[in-house]
Amino acid sequence: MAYDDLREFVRALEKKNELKRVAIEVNPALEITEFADRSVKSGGPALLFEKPTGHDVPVLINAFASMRRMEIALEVDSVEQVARRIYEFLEMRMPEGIIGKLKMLPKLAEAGAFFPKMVSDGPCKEIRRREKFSLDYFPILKCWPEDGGRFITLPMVFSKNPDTGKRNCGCYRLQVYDERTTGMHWQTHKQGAEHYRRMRARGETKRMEVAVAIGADPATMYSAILPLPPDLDEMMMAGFLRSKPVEMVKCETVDLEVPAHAEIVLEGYVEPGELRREGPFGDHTGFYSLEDDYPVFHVQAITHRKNPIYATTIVGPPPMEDFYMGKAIERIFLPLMRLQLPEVRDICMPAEGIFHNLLIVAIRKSYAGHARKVMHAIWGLGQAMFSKCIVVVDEDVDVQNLSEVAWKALNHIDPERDIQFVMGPVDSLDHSSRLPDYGSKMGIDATKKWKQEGFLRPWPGVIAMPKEVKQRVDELWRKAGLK
Ligand SMILES: Cc1cc2nc3c(=O)[nH]c(=O)nc-3n(C[C@H](O)[C@H](O)[C@H](O)COP(=O)(O)O)c2cc1C
Ligand SMILES: [Mn+2]
Repeated sequence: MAYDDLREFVRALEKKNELKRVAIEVNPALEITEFADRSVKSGGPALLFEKPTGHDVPVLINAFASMRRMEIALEVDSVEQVARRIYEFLEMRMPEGIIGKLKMLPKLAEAGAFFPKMVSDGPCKEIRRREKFSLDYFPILKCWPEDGGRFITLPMVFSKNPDTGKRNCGCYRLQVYDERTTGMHWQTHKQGAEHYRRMRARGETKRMEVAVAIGADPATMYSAILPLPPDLDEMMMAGFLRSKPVEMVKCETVDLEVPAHAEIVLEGYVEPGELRREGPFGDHTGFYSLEDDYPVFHVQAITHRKNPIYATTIVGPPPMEDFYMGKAIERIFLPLMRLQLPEVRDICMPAEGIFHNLLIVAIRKSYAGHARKVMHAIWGLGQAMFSKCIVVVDEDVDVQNLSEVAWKALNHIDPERDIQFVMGPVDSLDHSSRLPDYGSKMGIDATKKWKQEGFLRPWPGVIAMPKEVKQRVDELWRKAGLK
């Protein structure tokens, strides 16, 4: 049964002993971060701060901060189940014969059930404020000591493509400048930024309408961070994830829709051309990201539920909550990647690599240069373009076992021959690239080298003892008095 809203998710976490209510007063400036950081690093629960200093609105943090919580959020026993559902769904695309087509009908009916559903009113409008309102009402965190201010860190930012009218929802942080203005940190490669650019390219002088929802059912919240193709509606994806349409309601002052069960909605606009200094911010990388100029979000109305819950997260030295959200993406998107690259067996993006700094991929190698083909394909695949270092190994390597990867990959490379550098777009958060958003990437071909690749020496096999000897020694071991 799909969660209707954030509250139901909170109750589910609590019932499964995955959430701790904190009844004492804790300051949203730095102190909540320190609680959340300690909790995620020690395998602790999600936290619901009931008395953030100076506020009546409780703060929810770390609700997605473990694989178990990701499973509860997506209502599965393992996130691989989501991957399997997507795979089955995509597989149905090419049914053969009449039987195949008949089999497809229930799937199609299921597909229809994912589309968001418009409703005329919703709990997110229980309280409507157009005049007397302030962002200060919400316990917005100052996450880290050198942060440029307080940041809304887990928003669902809605905008429309001015050319196609299609909706996008992305999670882009908002730095609070004052009671009614924030930064709009959509990075240049993201869809919100694309909508903004297109508006400007069309010479639009009117304001770009934006709506921000904070806190909703977990599948809807999660869909905002998914690296979906442009113009694929995140709300449809959320409907798929929860197997129930997301109910959407029209905003009060802008021509956009938001999840009807959201806890908090900020409505407003971005003025074309208006930029303001944003940052610094203690970021996903574990370092402060540099200040930069970003558009400004003017809030013109706020609606929220009665007794809203403010959902947030912190990012910083890994692993943090974002690692678990990212790990689930790795698992869920593998079948999608394999649709285009069936030779891919598995991928791993370790916590230390902050998603895209390190992508290890195991392939079934079939031809000379295959590893390099896979690198280039990944660099051409949506947000995987940010992969700073791609290590390609043969399928006998368990990419989830970093010790095995390091051992085998380091043995298998002749660095000058097997490392390839390319130039291209890099993540906006990369502080080492020579220019913002543009720099080099590295691919390491750590597969076994073939004759067809000009490698003429013999390639040694890995050392392993035959099974019979192992079994015999199992017996002898005890006889020898060893444990
Ligand atoms: C906690 C968290 C915070 C994020 N903050 C930002 C951000 O400030 N700016 C940004 O461009 N992407 C941010 N992201 C990543 C985007 O949400 C992600 O790339 C998403 O796929 C973008 O969606 P889009 O392709 O619809 O633009 C954040 C992700 C997470 C998990
Ligand atoms: Mn999108």
